[in-house]
Amino acid sequence: MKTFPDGFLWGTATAAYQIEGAAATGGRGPSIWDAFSHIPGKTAEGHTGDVACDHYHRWEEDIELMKQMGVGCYRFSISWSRIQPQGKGEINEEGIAFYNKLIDGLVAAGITPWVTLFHWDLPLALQLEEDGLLKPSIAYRFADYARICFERFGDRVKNWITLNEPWCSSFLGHGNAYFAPGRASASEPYLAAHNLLRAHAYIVDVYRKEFQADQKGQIGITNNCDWREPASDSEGDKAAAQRALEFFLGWFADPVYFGDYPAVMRERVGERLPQFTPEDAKLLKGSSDFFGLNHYTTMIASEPKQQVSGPGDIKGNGGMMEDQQVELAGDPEWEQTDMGWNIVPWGCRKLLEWIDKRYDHPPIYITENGCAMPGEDDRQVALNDTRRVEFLKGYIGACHEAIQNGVDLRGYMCWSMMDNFEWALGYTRRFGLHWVDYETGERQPKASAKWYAATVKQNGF
Ligand code: PNW
Repeated sequence: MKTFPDGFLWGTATAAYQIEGAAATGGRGPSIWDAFSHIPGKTAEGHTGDVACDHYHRWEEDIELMKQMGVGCYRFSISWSRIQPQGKGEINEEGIAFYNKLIDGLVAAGITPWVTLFHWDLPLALQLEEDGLLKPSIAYRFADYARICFERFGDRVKNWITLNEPWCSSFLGHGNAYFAPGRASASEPYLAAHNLLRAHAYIVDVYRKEFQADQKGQIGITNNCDWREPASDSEGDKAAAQRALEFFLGWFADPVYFGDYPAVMRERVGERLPQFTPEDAKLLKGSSDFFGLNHYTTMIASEPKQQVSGPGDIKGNGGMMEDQQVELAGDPEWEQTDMGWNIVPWGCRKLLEWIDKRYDHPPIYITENGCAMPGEDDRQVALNDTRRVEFLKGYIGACHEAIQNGVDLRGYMCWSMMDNFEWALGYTRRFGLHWVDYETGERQPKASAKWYAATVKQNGF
């Protein structure tokens, strides 16, 4: 039996655009994901989040399902354009009312809300009128929106995540055009990232100056990172793996913990990497009360034998891979998920230990981990998802080991509470602990939901 420390937080997670649906209901304005998913060819089978899991209308049932799992917390995100349909100015009271109901329902069910302010769904108006993440002034829009959320929800919400995975908005959104807003550039990812980091800092500044003393909550950022295992003991391969981690996670976590980007990025990205003003650097440094981590997979890193223009080069635009020069590979022995992501639980332990060391023992929450497994379009296969249970045993086991080794890991949130809109892959990948029938909206617990419930109950497995 692997028992977790007393008070360890077990939860599950979702994001607004992936589950809510009701895209044009209740006064919601469009986001860049509405626009992007409606462009033919951008998502699998042309899927969009128009209806998704219809959580906007089925939230009570969803709380009930979480109650049955016994989870301590639920991480969800707020759709900015439901609160401010134009991304600025006027507040949509219907949107506020929706999140009030959801938050009240969670609190009544004894489930602690963990709220992400931004999970990629930038109001479309801000993209069209103000160039989205590319213009420095966007950081002030973020802060204004966040202030509304703190004012309206902060009496009951005590755990805030400013941004989800800015790496994805920056690199997949502006580097290889895989995600909204669909731009391909060698320099824009660094600009988008820079403005997102500034936005994070300004949001936290608003919270700390105007709300934290009264509301007594915590606020932080969630970053995603895979583990990079050196291919050999050679200095070149070890340096390549370290460089890969600094380009992936250090890009976003170093400014938050140290006030600046990793030196290796400065050297290699040169003028395309913006500089923080002294004021911004000061606001950034120490701007997260906890380390939010989303982790899914591992790859082997080596010093390239020839110039790399890997996945960052999907649209022939140069970019990240070209800057970091790391050769990435899998191991044929490793099993993979339906995303083609390698299943390597020890990579999770090593990453947690790397974070613990580099950022001086921060409190860490895994705010996402989970898997899509093949064949789950078939309801019977999905309901008997033994492979997901094996995956969770592996990764949660690795978390347990990290804690034994001294890492201050305080919680684990499984992605996802239910099958949902998997971005560019539409509904063709299923990450849920609950199966969703997209024709009828019906939900049903998979075997993994029952296994997870038992794990939560026993505080281990
Ligand atoms: C994360 N990649 O996204 C997100 O936070 C979730 O919204 C998402 O559903 C989940 O992981 C599963 O994918 C990512 O291609 C999506 O590198 C794609 C990538 C990384 C993260």
